[in-house]
Amino acid sequence: MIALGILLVLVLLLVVFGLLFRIQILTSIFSGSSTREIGTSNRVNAILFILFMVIGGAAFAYSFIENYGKMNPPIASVHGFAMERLFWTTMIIIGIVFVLTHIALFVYSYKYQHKEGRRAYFFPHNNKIEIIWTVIPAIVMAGLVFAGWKEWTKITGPAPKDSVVLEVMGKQFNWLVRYPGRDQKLGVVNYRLIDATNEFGFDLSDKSGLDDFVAGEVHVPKGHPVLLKIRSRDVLHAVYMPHFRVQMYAVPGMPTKFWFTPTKTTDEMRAQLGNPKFNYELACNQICGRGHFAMKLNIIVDEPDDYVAWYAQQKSFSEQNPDVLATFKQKSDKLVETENASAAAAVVTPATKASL
Ligand SMILES: [Cu+2]
Repeated sequence: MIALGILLVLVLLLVVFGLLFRIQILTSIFSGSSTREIGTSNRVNAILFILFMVIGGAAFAYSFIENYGKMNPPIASVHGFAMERLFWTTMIIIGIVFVLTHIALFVYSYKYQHKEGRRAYFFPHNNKIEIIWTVIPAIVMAGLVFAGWKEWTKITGPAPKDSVVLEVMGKQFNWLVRYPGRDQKLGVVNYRLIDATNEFGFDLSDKSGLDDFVAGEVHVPKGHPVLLKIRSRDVLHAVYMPHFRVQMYAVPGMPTKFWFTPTKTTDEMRAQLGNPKFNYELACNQICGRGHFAMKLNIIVDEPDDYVAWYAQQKSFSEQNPDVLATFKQKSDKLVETENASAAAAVVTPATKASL
C-alpha cells in the first residue's frame, strides 16, 4: 500500500514537471525568446534520428544474425530449394531498397534540420523522377510476382499418381494422422460420427475405410512424393513443417492439401546436425487456443524399405476397434431390413390396390 502511495506521488510529480515545462515553453514563445528553444529541440531530434538509425540498425542486424539458424533450418525436401531461392531473392532486393531508403530518411532528417535563415527549396514536380520511381519498382515487382507464381504453380500442382497419401486432421490441441490401407483409398468420414473412440469419424459402412489405420506419428519414405491431405475438426489450424518448407492452413469444412518429396531421412538429418535426438516436426502455425503451443507431431522420414516395414506392421482402425465396427454392422443390418420391408410394401401395395 505504501509502495503504491509512493508510486502515485512520483507519477503526480512527473505530471507537475511536465506541465511546468509546457508553461515555460509557452511563456518563452509569448515573450519572444522562443527561437533558441526551437533550435535546441530540433538539434536534439536530429541527433535522435541518427542514433535511432545506428542503434536500431545494429539491433536489427544482431537479431537477424543471431536467429538466422532458427529461421533457416536445413532443407529436407525437393521444392524447399526453389522456395528458398525465391525467398532470398525477394529478401535481398527489397532488403537493399529498405536499407537505402531508410538511411536517406534518417540522414536527410538530420541534415536538413531547422537552421536559422535557411529556407526550404520549392520543388513541386519532376516528370523524370516520377517515371523512374514508378517504372523501376513496377518492373521489379512484376518480375518477383511472376517468378513466385511460376514456382508456386509447380509446387501446388496435382501430386504424382504414385504419391504416398496420408491425412492429418487438426483439433484443439493435437494432430490426428490417418493412412489408407492396402487399397490406397482413404475411407469416408463423417463429423457426426466423431466421439472419444472414433476421433476421425470413420464411417465404417464404407468398405474402403475398413483397412485405414491411425498413427501416432507421421512416417514418410525418403525420395518419394507424399500427398498430405489436411483437415480441421474445430477451428483454423496450420500445418507447418519448417524443414520441408511446407505450410498450409487446416480449415474446418474445407479440406486442403500439399505434396512434397522428402530428401533426407531422420537419421541422415540427425547425423548432419550432430543431434541424435533431432526429430522433424509438424507444428501448428496458427494460434488456435490455449494449448496451441503444444500442438506438435513428430515426422519420421524412413528409408523406403523401413517405411514399407513400418506400414506392414500397422493395424487398421476397424480391427483395433471391433465395437465401433459392430455398431456399423448393426446399423447396416437394420438398413437392409428396412429396405427389404419397404421393398415388400411396394410389391404388396399394387396387388392390394388391384384386389380392391
Ligand atoms: Cu494452433
